[in-house]
Amino acid sequence: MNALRHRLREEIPWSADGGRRVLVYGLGLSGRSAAGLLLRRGVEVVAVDRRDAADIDLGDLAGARNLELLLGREPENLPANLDGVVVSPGVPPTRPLLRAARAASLPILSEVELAFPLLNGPLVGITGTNGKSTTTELTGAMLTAAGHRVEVCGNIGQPISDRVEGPEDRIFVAELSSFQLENLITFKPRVGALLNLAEDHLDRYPGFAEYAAAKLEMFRNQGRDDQAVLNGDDDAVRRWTGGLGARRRFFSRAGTVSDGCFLDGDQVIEMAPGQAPVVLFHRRDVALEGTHNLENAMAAALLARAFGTAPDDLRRALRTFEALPHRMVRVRDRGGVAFFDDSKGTNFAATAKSLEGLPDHSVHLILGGRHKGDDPENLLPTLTRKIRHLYFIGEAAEPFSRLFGNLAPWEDCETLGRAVASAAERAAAGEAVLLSPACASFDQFTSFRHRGERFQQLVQELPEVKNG
Ligand code: UMA
Repeated sequence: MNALRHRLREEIPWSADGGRRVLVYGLGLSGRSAAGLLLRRGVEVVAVDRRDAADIDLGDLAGARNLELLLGREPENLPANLDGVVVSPGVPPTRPLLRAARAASLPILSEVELAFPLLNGPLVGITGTNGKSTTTELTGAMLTAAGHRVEVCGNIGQPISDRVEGPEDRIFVAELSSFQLENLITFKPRVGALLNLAEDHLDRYPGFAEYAAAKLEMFRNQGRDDQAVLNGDDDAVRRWTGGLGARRRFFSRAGTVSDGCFLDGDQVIEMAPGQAPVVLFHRRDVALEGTHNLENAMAAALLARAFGTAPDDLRRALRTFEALPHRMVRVRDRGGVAFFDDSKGTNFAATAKSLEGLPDHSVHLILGGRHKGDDPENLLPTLTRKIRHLYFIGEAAEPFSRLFGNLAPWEDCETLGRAVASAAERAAAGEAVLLSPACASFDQFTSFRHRGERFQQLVQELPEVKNG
């Protein structure tokens, strides 16, 4: 056990043993998982959620002893006799209960912080604005190809707290959002990656600086024996990571690096001080579409190399890796029109990257939902080059029509159903219909997955077109 983990157990004993009472804030995936972990360790849990009991699936927690439920609305005052709070990522720090907990000097822990001191193997952390899930899965696949036992977890939909109990020889590979990286104490990945930084979640943070600072928390406790894998082509990443304590390893498509890897023609070459260059893989080994996926592959390779993974194992994983659901998935070719589901494109930078892979002036783009406050400047140049027609949906339809309406013909469709029908009608052979909404889904759907599934269903239901 390292010194920091030891300190946490001394200072916040309820994270390691029972006899304490802890508030779990939010009963979604993270809250249920955190509550389960605490209850199994004998800790008394008070769970708070603004949703009604009827809307919450308690799963294994149903009927648990030592579990008090405060559902339907968040209490105005802190429940009595608390030893600490575990907060779900979706609960913003401005909530009155969290203010009260801070005023009472109670420790407030992110769900990932609760789990971290209890993990019995090294942690790989992956953060950044875009590409996190793909890089997390790719890293997991590479380490698995090398024979390691791997737990892929985190923001990808698998709370880390669910993975605490298990055999000792595991490597934990975790996708981490900025929300999860708030309220850390000891959290320290052995290797952490920052894939890129673009504006996102500005509905939660006062500005880009605060959002970037939350991401950088991942590296705060790292020392010289740890590694930070960083995007050398991303100005914001370079600017913000100058002072990190860890060994910095860069990946770069555009230049060379002295420690990390870079693209030399068709080859990705690894450089390390005092060592001969190593060919890690070839560009053609990357089965995924798009230059951003080449960057994700380079980052994953450096993460896997930290555990000695051989280039042959990296390549094997890369060649067989399939695109994740709702990330530029080709749903159907209909009368020469390709339909793509990129429902995971939830900010302007992500949508711009997805558009890059498609031919100029060919895209019928479905855009909109709940805007997260990022700057449309990130999308404007790409939109101008790629778009044939725009279809706006959801809460953002009206502001987006004002922002982008002068770039291409557009219509306000309100719903995804109308947008798919209209785009299918207009698109000609050789063009593409793309759902990459640059927005969160929560105005009309329960998640980006729900939105993507609905899109795929609508596309599959379109009648066949007769050739000629
Ligand atoms: N709640 C309150 N009060 C509040 C806010 C929320 O009571 O002020 C309650 C809600 O009623 C709900 C619960 O809290 O019951 C929801 O908690 P949550 O939003 O933290 O969601 P979880 O189900 O715990 O899922 C979270 C991540 N969600 C968010 O960060 C919003 C999931 O990432 C993640 O997969 C999961 O933990 C497991 O680690 C989703 C996401 O959208 C995919 N992430 C964002 C992104 O990728 O952009 C960050």
